[in-house]
Amino acid sequence: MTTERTYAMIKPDAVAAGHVGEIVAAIEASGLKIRALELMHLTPAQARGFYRVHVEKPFFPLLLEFMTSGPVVAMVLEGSAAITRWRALMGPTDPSRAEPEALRARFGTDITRNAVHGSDAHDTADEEIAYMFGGRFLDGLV
Ligand code: 3AN
Repeated sequence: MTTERTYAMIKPDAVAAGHVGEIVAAIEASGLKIRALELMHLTPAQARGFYRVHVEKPFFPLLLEFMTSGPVVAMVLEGSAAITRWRALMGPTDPSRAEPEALRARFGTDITRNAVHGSDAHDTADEEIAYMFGGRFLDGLV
């Protein structure tokens, strides 16, 4: 299995509720390596750009309002099969469908306020890392 990078984000609900430490601990316990980490408050323009594939969806205004409601923690994770491993740790989009140990079951509330984000494929991982971090902090990463 080749080493991969993925973009991970702790969303405003989980940051506001004080779950950053538990989520970071779960990442480290899983063996994934944190290669970059930054607390940031997304502007509406940044959030719109990040979720541009969803711009026509009915839930988009709610998603935008939520994602700009407070700070997020943006991360780059690295490891073998990092993309699928991080998505398995998160659980499905809807926390009510997640296994009890999944981060979205533990810390999410509903399908919008679902605590964490993870890239779904190699191309989106590369795009999301570049979008959120650009060249900052990522010596040799992007
Ligand atoms: P995931 O984050 O599980 O990959 P996406 O990429 O389909 O899910 O959706 C991006 C975000 O949009 C989700 N994390 C969630 O916050 C929100 N979202 C997705 N589907 C819905 C929905 N049906 N209703 C409300 N919000 C949604």
